[in-house]
Amino acid sequence: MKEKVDDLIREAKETLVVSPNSARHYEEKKDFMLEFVNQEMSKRPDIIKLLGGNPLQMMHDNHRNHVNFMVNVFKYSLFEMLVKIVPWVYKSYHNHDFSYDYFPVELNTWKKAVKKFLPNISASEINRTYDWLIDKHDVMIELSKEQSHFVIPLERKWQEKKGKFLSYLLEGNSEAALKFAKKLIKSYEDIEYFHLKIVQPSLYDVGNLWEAGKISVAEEHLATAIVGRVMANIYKDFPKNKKTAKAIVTSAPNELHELGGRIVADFLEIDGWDVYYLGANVPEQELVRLIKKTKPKILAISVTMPFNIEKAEILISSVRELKDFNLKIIIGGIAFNIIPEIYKTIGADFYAPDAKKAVEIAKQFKN
Ligand code: B12
Repeated sequence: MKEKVDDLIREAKETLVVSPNSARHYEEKKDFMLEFVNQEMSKRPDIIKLLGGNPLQMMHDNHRNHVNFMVNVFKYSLFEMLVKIVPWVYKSYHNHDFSYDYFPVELNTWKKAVKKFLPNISASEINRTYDWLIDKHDVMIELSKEQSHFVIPLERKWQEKKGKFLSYLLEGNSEAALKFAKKLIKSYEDIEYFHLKIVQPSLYDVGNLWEAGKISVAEEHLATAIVGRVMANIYKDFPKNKKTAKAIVTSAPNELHELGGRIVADFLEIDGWDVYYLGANVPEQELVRLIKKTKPKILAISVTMPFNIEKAEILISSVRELKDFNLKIIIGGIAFNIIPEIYKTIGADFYAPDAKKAVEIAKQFKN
């Protein structure tokens, strides 16, 4: 199966070329196209069947995510990401009762929208990608039946512990989750293991259960909230030594996932940084103002959803306009774990795959 994916990536990279001009036209017209696609799809007589009885809102959300994702694909030529993400889209929506037939219908409607709103040359360039996806429909179905790719391989000794913690998250049992963490954590080193070997893999499993249609978005929130409570409790025992070097840790604008950044923030703080942890979805200009005021040495940005890569780039270029002090920008999160190389394209100085590596990079700028 891996060979099949590699072949597809190669083929996509060779055949799908989109010029910056066409990518810009696509982005400029995205809201018009989105409205058009929503309207066209909603009035189809077979729409209830295609959506497997789901509300139209779920399709609208998918279309919004789609157009924002494709903006990033075209702008940064993320065709490898496209090949990796489309099977996931098929899988997660099909597991939530969407018919496989929905996808070619949807893609053909995007083609129509592109033709309607974009100049001819741009439309034919962009639609080559849509034609390619439609042509690969059967392969995408096949790939979507593979195991989820959001899995952290764990040594056996952690598997059982992770399983236990996960069960507390799914039961909604904050008390047991906290008791478990307290029993396990005896030193700062244990905090690192707890987060990387138990919390992060448990949350990846939570996501895979959502993807498989076995738990709801509300249960994802519940799991996050329990982890937040546990982390807050552990935080009160962090070292209180004098901290000087400042770091700001934030999720990208529009990004709702916050725990990856929070773990990075906690690890930096244990390492002696004075950390401003901002959480999810921070408006770009507000963040720039805070950076100007606090003058940190490090800005760490977390991006989970690929459609927020562009938001991170916009943020980085605004921050780069503040020329009067030296700031290093580190980026990470699931979107970059899929294709790490693009951190350079969007103007970051460094990328790290996890919180431990983030601290190793930051260390060199502490003094
Ligand atoms: C909880 C959760 C949510 C919550 C978030 C609540 C909150 N307050 O944070 C809610 C319900 C809001 C949510 C929403 C959505 N989610 Co969600 N979510 C998750 C889940 C289960 C856990 C996220 C998490 O905390 N992970 C644990 C952290 C610790 O891991 P991490 O982020 O990878 O962080 C580590 C590294 O990446 C790195 N790192 C992270 N940031 C940074 C930053 C720097 C600078 C550095 C150096 C390193 C670094 O270090 C961290 C620690 O080692 C994930 C599953 C998963 N695999 O993560 C899905 C997941 C991310 N969500 C997903 C999806 C699809 C969505 C939704 C579209 C639909 C939905 N499920 O509701 C929306 C989109 C929202 C939006 N518009 O942004 C998908 C994304 C798939 C994809 N194609 O990319 C996932 C992977 C689930 C899945 N398997 O399908 N989600």
